[in-house]
Amino acid sequence: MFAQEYRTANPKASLQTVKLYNNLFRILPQGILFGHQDDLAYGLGWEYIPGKSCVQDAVGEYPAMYGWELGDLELDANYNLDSVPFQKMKTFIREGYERGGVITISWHANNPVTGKNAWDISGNAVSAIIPGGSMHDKYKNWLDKIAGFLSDLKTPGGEFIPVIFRPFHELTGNWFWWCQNVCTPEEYKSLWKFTFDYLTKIKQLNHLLFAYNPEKFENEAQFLQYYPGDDYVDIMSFDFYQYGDPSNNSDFETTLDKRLSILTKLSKERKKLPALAETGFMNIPYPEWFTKKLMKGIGNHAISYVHLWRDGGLVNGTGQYRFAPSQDHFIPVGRDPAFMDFYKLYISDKFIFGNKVQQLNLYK
Ligand code: BMA
Repeated sequence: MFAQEYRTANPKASLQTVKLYNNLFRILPQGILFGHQDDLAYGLGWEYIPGKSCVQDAVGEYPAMYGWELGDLELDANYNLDSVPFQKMKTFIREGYERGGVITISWHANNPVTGKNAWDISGNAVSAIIPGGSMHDKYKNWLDKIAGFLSDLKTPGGEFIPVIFRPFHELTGNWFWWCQNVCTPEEYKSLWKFTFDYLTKIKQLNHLLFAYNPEKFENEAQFLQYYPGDDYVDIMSFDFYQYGDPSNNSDFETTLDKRLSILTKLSKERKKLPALAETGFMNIPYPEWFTKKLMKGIGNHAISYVHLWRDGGLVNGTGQYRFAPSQDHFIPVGRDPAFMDFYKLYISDKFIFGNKVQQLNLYK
């Protein structure tokens, strides 16, 4: 039996999932896994080119973590809300896993009450879908579809590919129907616990690690206000983006450092894995952002991974950029003024990319 020093929230987690979780703790002193959303699917000026990757285009190595997004799957769509076909996504997930990488999945679910998207905060949606709510059955049906996708994620040998599942993120913001301005802590916790129990007990999915993921918070109490409890969470994380002009202030790195101090203290006390689940500076207009802001803010905090958000790209052969007319991106490529600075991050030895993650054998 594998020595399970760190217990997964799901006591029935598969052996590979337990190994991944414990290995992620073990390698904390070795560096931070570098992740990127939709990395294999598209980038500026390309989409769905076999083997191609935004991070590899930049530095010559794949990322160590691959993020994917399930929004619109609950509507039986063939493409997610960012127009990535779910069938292709499954292939990309298998490829990332085969390269020894870690898979994380988010879910910008549509508003179940209004039928509008995740950013529609009307309708008291959380109270409607939790147990006892008028739309609870509809939510169960949505989870059946999520479970269907997740249960297709298997290795060629038939084992389930472990996934860090990160639903209902940025709850301390005010822009999603599950955010703190439109649901109480009790409602949010009920939604989380129901989701956890339904996926693990009813659907018997044992290859998931659950990531709790607020956005802003200033102290431990705020971080924990919507926390569903140690029995329902494996990873403690938050999202934090750079906005504005950072050249004449130290706001980003100071706040990042402060929040990472809170996060790493709490996660250590509770034996959870700490991570920066989303970050970036759209188009990196401050070319030294990676070293002077991101790395400065991270400092010596031992966190498991840092995940950069998605680059733009062409939408399904239309010749349109995904963020038309802009060419928005978070990973610098080619002649981007921020490229050299990103390369400094790459060679800094603080981060783990695709080659090292393969050697680390996180699933063994
Ligand atoms: C957001 C933006 C959106 C996208 C969503 C889900 O942060 O990138 O354009 O639809 O994530 O991936």
